[in-house]
Amino acid sequence: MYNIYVIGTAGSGKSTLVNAFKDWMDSRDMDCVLVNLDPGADSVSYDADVDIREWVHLGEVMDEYSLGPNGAQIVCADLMALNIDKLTAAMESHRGKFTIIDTPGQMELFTFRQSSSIIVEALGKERSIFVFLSDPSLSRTPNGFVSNMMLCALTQFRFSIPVVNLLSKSDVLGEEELEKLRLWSMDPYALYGALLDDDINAQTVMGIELFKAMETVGVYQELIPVSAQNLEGFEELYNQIQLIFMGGQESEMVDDA
Ligand SMILES: Nc1nc2c(ncn2[C@@H]2O[C@H](COP(=O)(O)OP(=O)(O)OP(=O)(O)O)[C@@H](O)[C@H]2O)c(=O)[nH]1
Ligand SMILES: [Mg+2]
Repeated sequence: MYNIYVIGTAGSGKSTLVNAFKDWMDSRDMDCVLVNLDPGADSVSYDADVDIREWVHLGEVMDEYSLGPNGAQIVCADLMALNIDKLTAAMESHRGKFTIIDTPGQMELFTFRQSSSIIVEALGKERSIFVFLSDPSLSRTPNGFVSNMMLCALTQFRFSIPVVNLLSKSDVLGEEELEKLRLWSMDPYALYGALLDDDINAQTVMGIELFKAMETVGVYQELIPVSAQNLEGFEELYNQIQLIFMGGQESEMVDDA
C-alpha cells in the first residue's frame, strides 16, 4: 500500500482534498483507503475508513487532562504514537492500492513532534509521499509564498520523504494570478525579483542562492494548481504520485501494491 499524506497549514483544504481525491481515484477503479489522522477534527466531511478519533479524541483529552486545545493537541500527538498498533491493524484490515491520509490542521504538530516520525515509519516510510498544500490566501504575496515554501522545506528536512507541491483552491484565483504563482514556483529569479519589489530588505535576508539550493534538494518545485471544487489538477497530481512511486510505470505500481 502506498501512503499519501496530505499536509498543509490550517484551513489549506486538506480534508476537502482527501475526500475529493479519493472519489476521483475510486471513479478510476483505483481503490483507496481514507484515513483521518486529525484527532481535533470536529467533524469531517467524509467517511473515513480508519479514523484516529476512535482511539484519540481532542475533546476527550482536553477533559481528561484539563488542558486547553493547544496542550491537548500535544498530548494527542503522543497518544497517537502510543496507539500505533491499533492504527496499523485497522489499516491492514482494508484493501487498497493507496492510503490517503488527512493530517492535523496544526501542521507544526505533525512536522515537529517525534510521534509523527513514529507513525510514518510504522506505516511504511519507504512507500510514502507528502502532498503539501499551499493556501492561495498565504501564497499570493511573495513573502507568504516564500514562508510557505520554507514550511514545506522544513517538513522535507524532517522526514526525507518526496513531496508534491500543490496550490490548493485554484478555482479562487484568476488566470493572471495563477500564472504569476506558477512562474514564482518555476523560476527562482522571478520569485527573487518579486520579493525585492515587495520589500527591499528582503535582499539582506534572502539570497537567490537559498532558492537555488532549495531547487537542488527538490523543495523548490513547480506548484500544481488543484481545486477540490472543479477537480482541476487531479490528473497531474496522480501523475506525480505515480512518477514518484514507480517512475511512471502504472502497471508495475498496480501489481506491486
Ligand atoms: N473554493 C474552494 N474552497 C475550498 C477548496 N478546498 C477547500 N475549500 C474550503 O476551504 C476551507 C477549509 O477546508 P478544509 O478542507 O476544512 O481545510 P483543512 O486544511 O482540512 O482545515 P483544518 O483541518 O482545519 O486545518 C473550507 O471552507 C472549504 O470549503 C477548493 O478547492 N476550492
Ligand atoms: Mg481538516
